[in-house]
Amino acid sequence: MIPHSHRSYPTRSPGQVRRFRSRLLGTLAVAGLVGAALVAPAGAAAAADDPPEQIVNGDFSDGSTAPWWWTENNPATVVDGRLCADIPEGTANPWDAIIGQSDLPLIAGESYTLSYTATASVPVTITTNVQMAVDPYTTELSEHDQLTDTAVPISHTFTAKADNDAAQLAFQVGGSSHAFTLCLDDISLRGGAEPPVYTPDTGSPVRVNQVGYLPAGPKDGTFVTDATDPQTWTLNDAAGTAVATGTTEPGGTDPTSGQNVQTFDFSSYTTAGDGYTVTIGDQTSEPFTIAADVYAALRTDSLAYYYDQRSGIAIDGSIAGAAYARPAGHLNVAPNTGDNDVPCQPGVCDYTLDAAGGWYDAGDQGKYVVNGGISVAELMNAYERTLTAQGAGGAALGDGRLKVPEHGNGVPDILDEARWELNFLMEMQVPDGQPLAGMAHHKLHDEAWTGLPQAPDKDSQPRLLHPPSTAATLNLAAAGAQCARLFRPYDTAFADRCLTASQKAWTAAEAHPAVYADPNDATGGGAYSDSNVTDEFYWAAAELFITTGDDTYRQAVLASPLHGHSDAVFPHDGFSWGSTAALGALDLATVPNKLTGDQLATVRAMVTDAADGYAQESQDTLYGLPYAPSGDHYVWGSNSQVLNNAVVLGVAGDLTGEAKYRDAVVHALDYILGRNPLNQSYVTGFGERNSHNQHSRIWAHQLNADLPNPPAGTLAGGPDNQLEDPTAQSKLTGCAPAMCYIDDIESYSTNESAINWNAPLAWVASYVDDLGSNGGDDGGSKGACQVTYTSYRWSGGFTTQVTLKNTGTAAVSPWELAWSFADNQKITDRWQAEITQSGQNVSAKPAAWNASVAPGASVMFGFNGTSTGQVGNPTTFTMNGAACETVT
Ligand code: 9MR
Repeated sequence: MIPHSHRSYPTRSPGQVRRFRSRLLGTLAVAGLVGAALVAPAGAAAAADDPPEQIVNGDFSDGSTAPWWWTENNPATVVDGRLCADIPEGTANPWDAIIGQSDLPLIAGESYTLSYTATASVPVTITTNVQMAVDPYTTELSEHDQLTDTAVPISHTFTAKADNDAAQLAFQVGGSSHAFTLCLDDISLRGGAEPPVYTPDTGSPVRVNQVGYLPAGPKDGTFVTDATDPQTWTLNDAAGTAVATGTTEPGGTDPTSGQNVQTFDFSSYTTAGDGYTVTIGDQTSEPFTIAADVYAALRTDSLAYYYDQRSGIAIDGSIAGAAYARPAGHLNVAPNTGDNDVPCQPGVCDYTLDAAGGWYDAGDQGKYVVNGGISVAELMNAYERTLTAQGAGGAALGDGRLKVPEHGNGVPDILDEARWELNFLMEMQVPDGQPLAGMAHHKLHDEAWTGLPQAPDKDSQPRLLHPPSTAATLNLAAAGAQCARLFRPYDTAFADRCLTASQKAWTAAEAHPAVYADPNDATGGGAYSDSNVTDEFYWAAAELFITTGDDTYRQAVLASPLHGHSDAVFPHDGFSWGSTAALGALDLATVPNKLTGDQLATVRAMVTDAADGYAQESQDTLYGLPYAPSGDHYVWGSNSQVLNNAVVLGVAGDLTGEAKYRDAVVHALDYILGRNPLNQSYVTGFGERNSHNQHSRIWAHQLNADLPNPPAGTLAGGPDNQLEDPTAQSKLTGCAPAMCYIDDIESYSTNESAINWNAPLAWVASYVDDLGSNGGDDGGSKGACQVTYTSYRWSGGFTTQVTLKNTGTAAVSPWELAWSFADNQKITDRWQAEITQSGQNVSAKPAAWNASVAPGASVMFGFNGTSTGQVGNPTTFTMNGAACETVT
């Protein structure tokens, strides 16, 4: 299933209104190329001649509280379509407890009518102000309204005395000697002029990848122009000297933006340097770099996001950067109530779980097994690729290389990061002896939504386990199986624990194949509901089969209704948390396993068929992106769909070596980093015009200047033309699909970050960094052959894949590869080569069809066997008697 488009993912607004006054209007109402019409967003249905509505989300009809805010002592939630809050007793002043809305434009001399309904559980008098949002808080309206437990419409009319582009409505409800529950509804402020139309500032019409290009890679851009005839482009170096020139190619109207565009290609220029720009006419692009290592920082920083999202551990400023240091969150230290002794929602279970650790999902601090699974799998895939793909560099992901605290433990850092989440996934498994034992709880999160900002260690909401689901259980089965094979060389006990959890989960899922999460269970956290788990079954079966070779799992793969159907396994709009079969297929296609040659060919054909489609889209679309969603429907998190398509393309590139796939991966990254209709780099800290106000309770700089922006390497969700939050509704109505995005902390449906979105960014950044720097290859002299030997071990056995590359200048035919085992490994079955073993000496010879290896080409073969104890890989290989270089 493709991601759902629930409209019930509410969030919270800032508590400290005076300090956190938003500066939105000042920064956003900037002239640009494409505008968006704005409609009156709130309140009762408007008659045609009603004065304009200034309030956003005054009727709380979609369950969201944004952009309302409140003071910390009276958090508000939507209850039965009204905004309700418990107001404490004993505060001194009316303004000691407030619910309000900011950014209301007022025009001097215009008449305004404020209306609303309210109830209070004990009779109170509140102060209702429309006022300046900053000192001296001069009021335009200040009334005392009496509330009882019966909702009565209240209305006040006033004439604004001064212009104010960002006034505030403040219901001051403090100063009561009794605690009470306040509920507000149908809040409307009509009058003045239509609120300013939000027009995105799209900057230069010359659109490039604002980070840069690989010297040997494709270098493409897009030019927004009314011109329909070719234009001359000029590439300038940092000194402004023209170094290359050429002609644009008219492309016509881009349907995703409505822009008339032309494309340009400067791939033939390959000299490294910083500060390049492209000029067309009198328009100049943002600057960019050309360098082999231009993506090295993106690889590292996109992965650093996970350390910053860790729950249950203090974030160390010396690793994350001083601004990101924070105490551990959700460890049962007051005011936290979790996560190491978490009860279930009422009626769900009568035990508690220690589910501390893991990553916070996104801008919220929920932890979801569905979504945790795909996220950790894609991180593990970024690593596992380095074991199987030519030119993929494990070094950059290795011990001591990433921003994690586990340096020096001998384990690749990317696996250390994955382990933080894998532990959490296993903690969510229903214990033995309990109903549904072996299944995984779907999720754990706050009972009610918290406001923004919200430091994790200060979250006082009760944390609750939600019911187990089949989807979550299969996420655990799949990720656990992958964990088992990847951790085997480093920590057998952990690998065993992963495999046990995985197999137990698989058995439980088979016993309970249709237990679905409630799509309406979205208070305090997202639903992540998924009522089609065929894809999760496929993914889990594939991972378990790769790791164990067990025929049960092979049969489950082969019997799946998805198997062999590229369109079903790789949805046109991209795989996702709700559509995970692709993860299984990608691993079956690349990781050594016991599928027969025909079966393997079927899987690889699914990958290349899907990749052919995405590559074609990349060639056809005028911004080069391999994502052309049905009906131009850009979904919530569309950037991750673009990147997941790039992952499929990347694997196809690994399997075939074909440039069209690799180029499309690069083009996907070009789109993410600025070659797009908004001229927006969607990654914090990368590119001149980067997203940096992503929806986050931790990095809420836009709301509180004392807090940081998201860390470098944080991906924004990206355009979503369903307009699924009040800010998007108020600012983006009428937007073209690829332009339905705003870098505003309140726009959670276009501008959140999430663990399942940064994961394909990290995968793709690693891939493209490998393309540039050849996986950390030092470029030193090589023999005529190179051997990549990858072995997965478990107690008693192993699976090995060998890639033999001809690094010489002549074809080799036939080849014979020889080596010696250091111990008592015994080969029992093999594929894609004839292998004979005599004692410790092994010889591999080709079948007829793979006897010839062209210069630069590779052959792959593999085998399974038995062994006792831990064994070391052979390190010395000879091809036809001559020594090969060994890649470890
Ligand atoms: O990524 C999810 C997207 O596919 C859904 O349409 C959306 C609404 O249900 O939810 C997204 O996931 C959010 C989750 O529910 C809660 N944490 C933040 C996630 C990203 O916005």
